[in-house]
Amino acid sequence: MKEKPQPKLFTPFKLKSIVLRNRIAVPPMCQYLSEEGMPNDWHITHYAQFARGGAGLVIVEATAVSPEGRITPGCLGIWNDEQMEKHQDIALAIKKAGASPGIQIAHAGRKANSNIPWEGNDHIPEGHANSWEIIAPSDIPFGRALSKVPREMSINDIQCVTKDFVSAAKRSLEAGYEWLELHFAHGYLAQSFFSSHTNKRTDEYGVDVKGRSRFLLEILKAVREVWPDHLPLTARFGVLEFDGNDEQTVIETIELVKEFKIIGLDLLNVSLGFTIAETDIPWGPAFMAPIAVRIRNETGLPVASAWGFGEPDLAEKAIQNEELDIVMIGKAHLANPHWTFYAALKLGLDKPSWVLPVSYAYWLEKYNV
Ligand code: FNR
Ligand code: 531
Repeated sequence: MKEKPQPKLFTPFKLKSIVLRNRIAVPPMCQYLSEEGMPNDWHITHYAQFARGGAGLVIVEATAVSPEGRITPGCLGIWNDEQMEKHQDIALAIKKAGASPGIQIAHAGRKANSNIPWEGNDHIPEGHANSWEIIAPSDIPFGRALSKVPREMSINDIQCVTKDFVSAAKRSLEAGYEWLELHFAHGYLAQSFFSSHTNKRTDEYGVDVKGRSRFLLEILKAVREVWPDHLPLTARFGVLEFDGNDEQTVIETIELVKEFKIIGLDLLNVSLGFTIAETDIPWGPAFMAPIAVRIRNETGLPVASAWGFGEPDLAEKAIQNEELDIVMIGKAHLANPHWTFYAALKLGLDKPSWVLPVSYAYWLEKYNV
C-alpha cells in the first residue's frame, strides 16, 4: 500500500544543541495574572498544558527585565532571584512534558504602565498607586488610550536597561530556560528605538538607521556574551508596520538582521511593528508568510512567525514550502492546548498519539487512536 505522505510539521528541528520534537511553537502570550512580577501556580499549569498537548517549543510570555519595563502591573518579571526561582517550576514543567522551555524577555518602553486589557488597556494615570514613570527613545506618546508622555532616555538609562536585559538573560538560564527570545517587536522599547516614528534622538542612538539600530545591537551583543553559545538566542522583531513606508522598513530590517546574524542571533521570529496607532494591517490567514520567507531567503537565518497559522493545513504548508522553520500557533492554543495532537490527527500523521507524552501516548495507541 502506498505510504501516505507524512506532514513535515512533525519533523524535529535542531538549533544549536536543542532539538525540538516538532515545528510547532506556542508564542509568548501575556496572561496578566502575576503580582509584583511573580509567577504563580496559574503560570505553571498554563504553560505545562501546551507541552502536554504536544507542542515542540513553549515560549513564556513577555517577561519584564525591570519593574518599570512591565506592560501592566499583571505582567511577569525576572528582575530578581525570587522570581527566577518560581520560573524554575515553569521551565521544569514544560521540560518534563517533552517540550523545550523558552522565555521572552522584554521592556515595554512607552507602552509600559498600562491597565490590564479587561481593566481598560489604557495608561494608568499619574498619581494612581500603580502609576510609574515610562521611558522611551524620545518623548513621543503612542496616543489614543496610551497617552502618557514618556521621558526621553539618557545614555545612562540606555546603559541600565541593557544591563537589565543581561541580568534577565542570566536569570532565565538559571531558571532552566533553553530558548531565549528578545522582545524587539510590537512597539515596545527596542522596536521604538529602531523606528523613525518614535526615535527622534540627535545622539549616537538616533539620527539615521545606524543610530536607530545601535541599542538593539548593543543588547544583543551583551546578551550573547552571557547566553551559552549552545543554546538558541533569538529575537522577535516587527518587520512590517503597514504605515505606507514598508518597503523602506524591510530594506533597513534586512540589513539589521544581517548584523544580528554576525553578532550571533540564531533565529528571527518575524512579527509586526505595532509602533504607531495609525496603521492599516491586512489581517488574514498566514498573512506574514510572504515576508517571513523573504527575510529567511535574504538573510539565511532560520525564521519563525505567527499570525493566523491556526488551521493545521496552513501550518503544514508554511513548513512544507520552507517559508518558516517553526510555526507559532497562538490563540488556537489558548482555545485548545492540545492543538498539536489534533493537528496530527487532521494531517494524517502516523501514530498521532505519539506527539503526546508517553504516559498518554501508550494508552491512546493501545485504543487505536
Ligand atoms: C499575544 N502576543 C504576544 N506577543 C509577544 O511577542 N509577547 C507577548 O507576551 C504576547 N502576548 C499576547 C497575549 C495575548 C492574549 C495574545 C492573543 C497575543 C501575540 C502572540 O504571540 C501572537 O503573535 C498572536 O496571537 C498571533 O498569533 P495567532 O494568535 O494568530 O496564532
Ligand atoms: C499584540 C496583538 C495585537 C493584535 C492581536 C493580538 C496580539 N499583542 C502584543 C503583546 C501584548 C498583547 C497584544 C506583546 O507583545 C506583549
